[in-house]
Amino acid sequence: MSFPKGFMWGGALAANQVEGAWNVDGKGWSVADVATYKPNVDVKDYKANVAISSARIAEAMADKDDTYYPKRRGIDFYHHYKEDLALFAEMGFKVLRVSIAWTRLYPTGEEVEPNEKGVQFYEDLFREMKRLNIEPLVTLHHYEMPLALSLKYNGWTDRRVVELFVRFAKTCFLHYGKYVKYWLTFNEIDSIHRHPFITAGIVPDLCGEKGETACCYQALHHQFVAAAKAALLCHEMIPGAKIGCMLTKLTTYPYTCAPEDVAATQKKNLENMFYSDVQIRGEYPRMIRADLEARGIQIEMEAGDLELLKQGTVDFLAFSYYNSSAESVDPNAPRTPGNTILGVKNPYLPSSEWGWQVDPVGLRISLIELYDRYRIPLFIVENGIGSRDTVEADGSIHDPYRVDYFRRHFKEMEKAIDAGVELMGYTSWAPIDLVSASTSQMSKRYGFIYVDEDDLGNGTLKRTRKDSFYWYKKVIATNGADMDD
Ligand code: BGP
Repeated sequence: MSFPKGFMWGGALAANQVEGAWNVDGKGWSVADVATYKPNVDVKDYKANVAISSARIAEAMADKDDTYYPKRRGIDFYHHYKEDLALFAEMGFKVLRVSIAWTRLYPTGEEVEPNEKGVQFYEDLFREMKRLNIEPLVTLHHYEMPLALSLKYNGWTDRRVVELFVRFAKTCFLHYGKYVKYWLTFNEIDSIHRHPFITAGIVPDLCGEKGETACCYQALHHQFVAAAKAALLCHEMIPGAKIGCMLTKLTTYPYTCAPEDVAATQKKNLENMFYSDVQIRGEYPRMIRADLEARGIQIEMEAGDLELLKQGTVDFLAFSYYNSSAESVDPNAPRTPGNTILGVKNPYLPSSEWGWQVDPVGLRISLIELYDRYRIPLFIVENGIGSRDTVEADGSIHDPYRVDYFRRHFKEMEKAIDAGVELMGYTSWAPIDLVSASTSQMSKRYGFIYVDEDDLGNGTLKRTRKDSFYWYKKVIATNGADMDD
């Protein structure tokens, strides 16, 4: 068997990692605009790379230069989008996942009317995608909430942010509903516990007595409510539209077959699916409720919230998959980073330079597990490997390691489809080099297209096709039948 007819091949981006133009045409500060590139910090030290405080934010806001704030400049997609879309079309993309920067439409998040220039930018973008026959898949919230809401309300911990987000979502559905049929609410909603500021605008030192963990659960509940409201609105305002939730799929294996390791692993895997449980099944799982109670964490809910969660469920499950991890109750088991997780190192798997363990079979396991659990269509909306690329004297870029990574993952996707999994599509992270979410590096490259820009923003921004560009083009043209070099 092969990939189903109409399988949506493409790539995925996030506004804050590509657009740049951070203070252009009325855009407001977003949480991404204070993310710092830290050249002296170990790229594997995830916590240090995403660390934030009120003092740090004030310092960043006083500094208008973008040298150490790469997300302010991205790859200048804002001014290069036509050229970039043409390259994606050349590869044969059926779909492109992008996000809408909340701060382009509502600079502080609290304006009553949207910023016209921001509205226009995405209108132009979606119109161009349609012209090129590239279906937009749009994330409403991808690590770029208004900084003003973070400072005033400590981000999503405050209930008032829900309605502000709903206003933003409504504007998006109203203006772009004619172009966009596929929507996602919150990118990697589970990541709130790994980087509360990036995901939910939570500044740890503003959490007070309540503490960071309780703030995160409260904010998460508000995001669930907002997601449910957005799902209902989307269905109401755009007939035929499909809206999905988005999860970081963190498949975990027991380090040994000792029952204690297996039990700890089971807990981790169930915790990872708590977020999709809420958005697909429409309720908090019993295990999570019991766990929160045992930890003395109380989530404040309003009357009607639980009914809302039941009603505002999603049509499909989108997820990112980069690596797997292992779990052990032994505190001395060797640890490794990997997509922000400090898991136990799996001795059977190689790691990237950033410590992310490469595991194509884990993708098949994840697909089967998720489909078996939820029985709704799946969409892989992020998958890829960050690597350093070398530009040869003649300007070419040979990246067999990238082709190898993708090919091995595609083969496992094929096996999962053969096993009965309903997979709507696949968007690679990322089709073009962009700024890393965790380390703010440009040198952690993901693309089929090279962008001439270094970590400090030096370079011409010239786009160059890597070898993998031609390979992916062939894969798409043959709908996955030809994955050879
Ligand atoms: C996911 C995020 C993306 C992306 C990716 C790779 O968690 O949704 O925004 O950046 O990870 O991570 P990084 O950029 O840190 O290498």
